[in-house]
Amino acid sequence: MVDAPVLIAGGAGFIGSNLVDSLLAKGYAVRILDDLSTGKRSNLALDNPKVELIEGNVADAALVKRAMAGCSAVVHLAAVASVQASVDDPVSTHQSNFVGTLNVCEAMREAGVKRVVFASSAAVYGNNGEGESIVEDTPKAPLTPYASDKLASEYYLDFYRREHGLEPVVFRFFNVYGPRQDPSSPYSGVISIFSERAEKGLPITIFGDGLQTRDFIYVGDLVRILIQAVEAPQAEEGAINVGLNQATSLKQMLDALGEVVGELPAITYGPARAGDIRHSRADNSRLLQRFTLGETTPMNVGLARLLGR
Ligand code: NAD
Ligand code: UD2
Repeated sequence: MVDAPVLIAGGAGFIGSNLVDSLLAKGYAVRILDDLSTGKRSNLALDNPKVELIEGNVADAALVKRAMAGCSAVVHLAAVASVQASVDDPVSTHQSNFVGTLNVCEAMREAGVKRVVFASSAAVYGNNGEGESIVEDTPKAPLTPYASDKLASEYYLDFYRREHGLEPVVFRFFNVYGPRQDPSSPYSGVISIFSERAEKGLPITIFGDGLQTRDFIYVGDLVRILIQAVEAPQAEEGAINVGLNQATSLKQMLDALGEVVGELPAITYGPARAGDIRHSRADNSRLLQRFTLGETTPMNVGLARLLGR
């Protein structure tokens, strides 16, 4: 195994720290650049000599350059992942969510690092493709600063690919869930909120009728794809949806959660969220052509792991 570390920007967070664990298990060394705004030290095995944490901001160009030196590849996950935060404070989230990407690109160009795996989002489609399995060339309709920064990041990564030989692999994640997802905000992932409340016996509120559907993917299944992208011999043009092409309603998800916890707490219904997407589902043909998804984690198994059962 090569000793040059893989740089994981945002590696102390939910997806990043799950990725770090799997990379370590495969013998990789990792360098994590994270400002610990939502990420946590406790998500990382910092006593492992193959783990290095640089605490700092991807918006700091000089720091990103220092972090990049000597790395073999980059997985860029650092971002303010809360869409609502980007709506409330577009200026400061732009620093993390867009300027951070630009800094990663520049630092790679300077250091001669080629491969970058980037976490974009289904948010770039806005409401387009709703009700269908969304294909990647669906017209983009970013509705928030978060989505606009992700889409702009994709375009800049493509510019550096064409102009400077970077090898980006751009993924548009749909709804990811699993251990270490932070349930603390009302805008946290619905599974993290419902699981925590089910475990504590607190009432659960469904916004709308509970028949809205999402394409949920377990973080372990996503991490297998991310590692393949780090290792892939070549990067190709264009973004790739990451989802299972499976529609699960909130009610179905709650049934699976009920199986895991035994008894669900009281469920109440509130008004649907303004602008909520009714059905969101990934056409994952491109993903399946290029990567091996393998056996995916059924929701009841993923929920059991999330709850440590
Ligand atoms: P997360 O908040 O747990 O992880 C983000 C990490 O980035 C955190 O550790 C945070 O401290 C760090 N970070 C934030 N701003 C930073 C900055 N300016 N400099 C350095 N570090 C910074 O969220 P997550 O769910 O693990 O998301 C990882 C990535 O995947 C994000 O880019 C997010 O936009 C994207 N994504 C996630 C989902 C999902 O369902 N979880 C869906 C689509 C896209
Ligand atoms: C996801 C992303 C969001 C953005 C969006 C783009 C997450 C956490 N959110 O939003 O960042 O990219 O996709 O389309 O990945 N709900 C309840 N009760 C609750 C919380 C949520 O009923 O307590 C509902 C919510 O109204 C929605 C569904 O659960 O219908 C999923 O909500 P979510 O916030 O987990 O994810 P989503 O797809 O709306």
